[in-house]
This record gives sequence, C-alpha cells and structure tokens, in this order.
Amino acid sequence: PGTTSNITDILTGRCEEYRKCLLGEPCLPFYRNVKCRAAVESFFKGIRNMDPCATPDNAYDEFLNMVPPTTVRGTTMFWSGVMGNNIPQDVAQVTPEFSVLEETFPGYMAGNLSWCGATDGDGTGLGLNFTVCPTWTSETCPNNTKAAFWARASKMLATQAVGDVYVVLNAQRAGGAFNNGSIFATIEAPNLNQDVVTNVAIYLIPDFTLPIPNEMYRETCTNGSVLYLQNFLMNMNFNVTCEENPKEIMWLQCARFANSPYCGPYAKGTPVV
Ligand code: AVW
Repeated sequence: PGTTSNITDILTGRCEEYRKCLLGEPCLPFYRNVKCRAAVESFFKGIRNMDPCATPDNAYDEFLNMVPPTTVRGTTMFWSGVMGNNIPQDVAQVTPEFSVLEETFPGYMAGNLSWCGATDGDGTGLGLNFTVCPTWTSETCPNNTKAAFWARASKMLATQAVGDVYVVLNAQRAGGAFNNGSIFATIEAPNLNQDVVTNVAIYLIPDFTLPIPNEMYRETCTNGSVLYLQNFLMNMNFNVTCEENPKEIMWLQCARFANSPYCGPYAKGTPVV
C-alpha cells in the first residue's frame, strides 16, 4: 500500500486540533501543554532508519507517553472484525456514551494514515519510506511499523479503561466473531484490569457488508467463539453481558443499509407494531 507523503504536516495539524480541544472529544488539561513538534518528532524517532518489518514493541512509547489514549469512565469501546465500514467509530463519534481508540489523542493523530521505516534511504534523508510500505502478515512482516503502533496504543487504551467497557464483534466473521489472533484477543482483553472494570458488554452485530446475510456462519451469544470469549472473561473474574443486534449500534447500521433484512418492522427481535 502507498504511504501518506505529507504525514508530518497531517500529524502536526491533528495534534494542534486535539490539544486545543477543537474536536468535541473529552479534552484533558494535560493535553493543552503538548508540544506538537516534539510529539511528531517522537512519533518517528523509534522507526526512522528501521526495517519496516522489525519494529520494536516500544518504538512509540515516548510518543504515547506524551499523548496517551484516555477515555471517560464507563465509555471505552473496543471493536474487532468490523473494520470494513467504520460502524463503531461512527457510532462512537455521535454517542458520548462510547469512546473508541480512533477518538483518543494518538488514535486521532494516526487514523487512516500509512507510514513505515526504511533502512535503505529513499533520498528524503528522513529514514522513512514515502513510496510503499509492506503489508502486514504474520509470516512475512509480523512487526510492521504501523501494526506496532496500533498494538501499543491498544494496549494503553485497555490498561486505562475503567467502569463498564464494550466490545463490538462481527457475528458473521469467517473463523469466528472472537478471533484468537486479533488485537482485541491478544492485547486488549488480557490487559483489562479486574479491579476497575465493572462489566464487559459484548455487542454482537450482523455483517451488513455481506450480499446475503450468511446465517450459516452466524454466531450468537450462546455458541461458538462468543461463548468461548464469555467464559474466558468470566474466568478472569469479569462480569460479562452479551447482546445480539444491540440497538445502540443497529440504528446506524440500519440507517446505512436500510433494506437489510435485519432492519425494519419484520426484523428478528423487533416487535411488529
Ligand atoms: P481486526 P483487532 N486504524 O478487525 O481486534 C487502522 O481483527 O485486531 O481487529 N488500523 C487499525 C486501527 C485503526 N484505528 N486499529 C487497529 N488497526 C489495525 C484497536 C490493526 O493492525 C481498537 F481499539 C488490526 O490488526 C480495537 O479494539 C486491524 O487493523 C482493536 O484494536 C484490525 O483487525 C481492533 O483490532
């Protein structure tokens, strides 16, 4: 995939927007003092002149400590397997009850950008590749520059979450709604704090991007990988709830895909009036 050639300007601009509280997100006094030039410099510091597939886990730590992801108690929302149409992000943006990583300071800065380190120099002298970045795969490029960023930011998001938390999962994800290799499974769920997280609410949503709802692979709250996840979380001593087709998310899905069989008066679970 191509890279974001003007990434330095974009990061700087977004940093200024966030720190000046122009975005309608919860805005901490702490953020006001962020020095955006220094923050952007630290963003690149750990990845310049680095192999884009051998990024150290801690490459972004200095940056993430300058602009840590923070969420209001009881609002942290994780998601997994539902990236195609931005539904959790869009719901969270108009619903103060939910906050996703993309709304936090580091998530907002890096959202929808593409970047990577380069060892061979591409003429810019910046130690970054401004042409093309290797695609993440567990075999060929496990410690991808970009994946390392989202992994570390996700870990910090989970670690600081307090009160009720939420996770949006795709009931029709191939291989199961709860994917063992996902960031949610490997990084976020294991880093939730039993002492301060009061409930994990699983929101299981249908995949509206499928041409025909594929009921054959549709998981429910009582079977498959979702049941496994509930047991996994309960064994970690969390309170867990699970809801299929939750109205908190479905309203936006149905607004976007109005003709879906999951929407309208005859949809399953909706009373016919
Ligand atoms: P996935 P995961 N912007 O659908 O549980 C761009 O299996 O693995 O879900 N790419 C991103 C972003 C982002 N904001 N976030 C993650 N990615 C990458 C962060 C990442 O490499 C949120 F808090 C991931 O493997 C969610 O709770 C892939 O996109 C959780 O992590 C999505 O795979 C979603 O990661």
